[in-house]
Order: sequence, then C-alpha cells, then structure tokens
Amino acid sequence: MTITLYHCLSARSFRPLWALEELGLRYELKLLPFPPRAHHKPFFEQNPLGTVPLLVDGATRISESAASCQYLAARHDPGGLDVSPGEPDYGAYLNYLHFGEATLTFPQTLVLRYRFFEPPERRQPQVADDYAKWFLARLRTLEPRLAEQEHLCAGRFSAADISVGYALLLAQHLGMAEQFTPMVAAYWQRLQARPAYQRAQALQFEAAAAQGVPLIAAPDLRP
Ligand SMILES: N[C@@H](CCC(=O)N[C@@H](CS)C(=O)NCC(=O)O)C(=O)O
Repeated sequence: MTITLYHCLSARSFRPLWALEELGLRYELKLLPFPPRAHHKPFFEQNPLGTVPLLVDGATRISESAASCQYLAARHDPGGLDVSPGEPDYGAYLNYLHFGEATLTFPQTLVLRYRFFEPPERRQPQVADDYAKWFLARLRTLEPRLAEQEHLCAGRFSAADISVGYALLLAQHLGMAEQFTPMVAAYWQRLQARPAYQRAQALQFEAAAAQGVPLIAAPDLRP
C-alpha cells in the first residue's frame, strides 16, 4: 500500500514531507497549486477542508500536519523520530509537536493573510504587526531549552523538531528570521543542515516542475 501526500510548495504539508524523508519511506507526492480551494477544486473530493496536507495511508486520512508527523513517526520509527509513552520526555515531545502548529504557526498565518494575501483594501497592518510580535515572543521561550540541548526533547531529533522547524521555515519566508534569538537561529541552521530536510526541499520543487505546478512557494505568493 502506497502512502500519498497532497502538498503545496512550502505549505504546512512540508512537515509530513520532511518526516517521510527522515523515515526513508516510499510514497507518492502530489503537488497542488496554492490554494487548492481556488486552483484545484477537485481536491475538495479528497479533503472537504480544501487544505494541505492530506496524508492518505490505506483507509487512514490525516489533514493535520503535526498529527501526520506523529502518525508516521509512531508507525515507522517508535523510539526514534517518535518519542514513546514510556520515555521521560514523552510529555515534552507532545507539547512541542503541538506547540509548533498551534502556538507558533497559527499567529504567522494572520501575518501572512493580513500583510500579504488580502487585497490592499482589506489588509490590516496592525493585526499583522501584533501577531508577528506574538510569534516572536512565543518563540523566545525556546531559548533556554536550546541553550542546553541540540534538539527539543529526548536528546535526539524527533517529529517535534519537524513541527517547530516548519514554523521557522515559514518565519523565514515572512522575513522574520533576522529576529530569531541566537539559540533559535543556531537551531534553525542545524535543522536546515539535515540531509532529509534538504532532500524534501529539492524533491518538492522537482515534483512541482514535473507535475506542471507553479514553482512559487505558497508563503511567497502575493495574490
Ligand atoms: N492545522 C492545519 C492547517 C492546515 C492549513 O490551513 N493548511 C494551509 C496551508 S499552510 C492551506 O491548505 N490553506 C489553504 C486554504 O486555507 O484554503 C495543519 O497543521 O495542517
């Protein structure tokens, strides 16, 4: 049975793509123009939300990026990319896995929307500025942890690092990487140096070119 990932360039679906590469699994990568809701309406038949990711593995269909990583890691690399319930850092793992999406990525989507995606008359600079500050303040809470350890939990790279790592990638697209604190900036460098991260980056552009999808990363679109 083949795993299928529906993906838009550098959207949150980059999380499961990176996880698939870390795990060395076989999968089919289906690139969609962003946003699929406007540019590929048949996708609603696959995911009624119209959002990416959609990870399909047999009868399993997951439309949350952090959950996709947790699922892949637990199924294919327990005690490795996944942190097991019996490990002391299990709680920290779940916390950072969800912190990456709920606390770090959500405020950035407001920046993206109200600074860049909305037509000029609907933009809200105050909202964008406030949520950029919100994001950077939440991000600073990682500083003491990263001063003590290379990764977020369990003394190794895990799916929690993929979840938070995507939030850092998005921040880079939004021009906020210069405001990372030193430990966060060094952590981001370490994540980008991973071969699986680099493969995922290259593969997504190769697949987009092969599938006739525009080569602009979703967060860089300025509709
Ligand atoms: N919480 C979900 C959010 C999914 C989501 O909103 N994905 C965005 C891409 S980053 C999307 O598909 N947006 C298109 C739209 O809203 O129409 C996750 O973590 O996967």
